[in-house]
Amino acid sequence: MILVGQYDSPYTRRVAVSLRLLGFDFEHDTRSVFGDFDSMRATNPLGRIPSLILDDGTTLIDSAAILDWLDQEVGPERALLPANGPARRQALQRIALASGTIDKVMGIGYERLVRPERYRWPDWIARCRTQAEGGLVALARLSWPVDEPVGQPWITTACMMRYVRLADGGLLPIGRYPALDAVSDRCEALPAFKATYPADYTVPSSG
Ligand SMILES: N[C@@H](CCC(=O)N[C@@H](CS)C(=O)NCC(=O)O)C(=O)O
Repeated sequence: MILVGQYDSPYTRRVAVSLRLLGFDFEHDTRSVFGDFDSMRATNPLGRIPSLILDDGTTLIDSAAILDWLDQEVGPERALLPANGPARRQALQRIALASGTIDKVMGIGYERLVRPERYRWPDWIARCRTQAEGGLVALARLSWPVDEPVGQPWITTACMMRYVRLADGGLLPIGRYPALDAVSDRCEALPAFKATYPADYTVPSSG
């Protein structure tokens, strides 16, 4: 199978980490959503990442749908998301906070980096930052037991943190949320995270 998307995308990275943790072999297609837009639209009509191209040629889009497929493939014992009950509800709540934070920080990025300067709206950026901070504060108040397996809430939260630190570091200085630093430290120490580190974070061109 082929994972399409670069690891500076936290959504792509969470799929890459999950593939590795679950022991799937995959190739990596590093086309850019901005630089290779037309080609990317041929893979995903929305022109977004990640996509996962299966061995039978089927293309899955959207990280949540891809992760759901991975969990189905490995079965409930190894799945990264609990199958049901309060554990699933709590996991989905953490994932929703982390992915919502990603979306708000990504919104700031598009506003600053893609939209021409004369059209930028500082009030909108301030609103997105307030929303992202809301997500971080709420996540930091939750319980992150170190004896809990590294499942999808941990993976998505750690990928969110790395992304926020690269995209808008002032939102998440080390030490502001010690509980979240512990989540990031635990995850980033794992080989699956080290192998997917978004080393060359490149901002989209504003041209
Ligand atoms: N809900 C989608 C969000 C994917 C997403 O926002 N991808 C970004 C990169 S992280 C993207 O492709 N942006 C380019 C665009 O939307 O034009 C998912 O989870 O896969």
